[in-house]
Amino acid sequence: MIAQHPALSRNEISAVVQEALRVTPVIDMHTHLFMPSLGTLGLWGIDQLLTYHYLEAELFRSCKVTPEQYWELSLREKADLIWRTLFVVNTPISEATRGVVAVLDAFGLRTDVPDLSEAREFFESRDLHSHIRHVFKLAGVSEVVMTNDPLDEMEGRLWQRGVERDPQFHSVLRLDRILNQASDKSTLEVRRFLSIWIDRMKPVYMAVSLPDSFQYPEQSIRGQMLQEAVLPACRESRLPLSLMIGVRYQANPRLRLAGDAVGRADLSSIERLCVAWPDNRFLVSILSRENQHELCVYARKFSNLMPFGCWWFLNNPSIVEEITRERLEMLGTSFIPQHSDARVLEQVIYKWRNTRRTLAPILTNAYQLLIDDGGAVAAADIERDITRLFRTNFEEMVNSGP
Ligand code: HDL
Ligand code: ZN
Repeated sequence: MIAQHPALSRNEISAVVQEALRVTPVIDMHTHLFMPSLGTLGLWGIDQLLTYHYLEAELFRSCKVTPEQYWELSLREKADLIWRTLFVVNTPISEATRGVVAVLDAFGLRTDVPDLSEAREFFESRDLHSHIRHVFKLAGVSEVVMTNDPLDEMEGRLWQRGVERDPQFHSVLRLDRILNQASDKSTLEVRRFLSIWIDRMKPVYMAVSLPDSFQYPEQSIRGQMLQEAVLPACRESRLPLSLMIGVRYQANPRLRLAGDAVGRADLSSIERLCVAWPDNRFLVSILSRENQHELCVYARKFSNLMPFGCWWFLNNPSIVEEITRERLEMLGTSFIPQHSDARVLEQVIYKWRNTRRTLAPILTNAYQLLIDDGGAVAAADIERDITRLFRTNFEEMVNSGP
């Protein structure tokens, strides 16, 4: 804050914050996007945007079709039904529906149309490689981090055959299936599996999603694999471990991917992990709103814990505001404010527009309070802070490698 540059007046802050947010490209550190060489695993275009599981969950609240009847439809029939139900017969004012409107608008497509013919014609005309670069530019995203599952039939085969890497897509070794299916494997076999895939994928971190009931330590196969295979492997390979905790899996199995819900977790497990593994680094995102304040407290206790994102059911402006304000108040700029969790390429356009729109007044208020209390803030300070939030905190987490 030692202002080597001219200090800003209180009413200059807002414009400087908005411009710094606009021009600072973000590293989107958790998505379900895939680099082009992973083929059809990568979802994009209007039919995929509309059949996003967030929208499928909203569909069943506003139309008579049962989930069983819906699953029988083709992709296009599903998209047409969702468009008609949530965008024509009803107003698209939920976060996920408004997001699709924002994507269409970003490409100059009409948003008040009765059907998807114009949008389909546009997306069908796009070349994927140039479309990806265009989408990332529109979204202000420089790189995305994928979610890569070696035990996924198609993805595992592609990686074993050898895939062309793309500098805008970083890989992550996702452990859910390994940890949940390791019953017939020894920890030694899992250790070996991990080192083979670390070598093959060159991941920037390892990741696992965990239920609200997760405990560490826990007397279970998962607990044993975490303790004897994953955590030692992370320490030796200097890879952070991303823990995403709080899912109540398949609360309604009829909705399939849209069937998961949320539960409050016992974060004392995070405390025991950080104490027991001081040389390991933990990226942590918790799904329940009720856990967010204590996550900030734990981040104050353990510098090897990096809170990240407003995950899934939290990624709504009203909750993002609450979480981000308490993080700034308790952690300064030492956290990662957001990830998109995008499953369909073009979602990064609305998810990052919304994040920047929500962050602007929060950061403006923080700097204005500093000025009110006698501090001095220059534009360079704001640019550095937003770079730290959008980039440096993540880079330092993953680059503290060997
Ligand atoms: O486990 C995860 O990475 C979650 O993000 C799930 O993929 C979830 O279905 C999701 O898409 N949340 O946004
Ligand atoms: Zn995810």
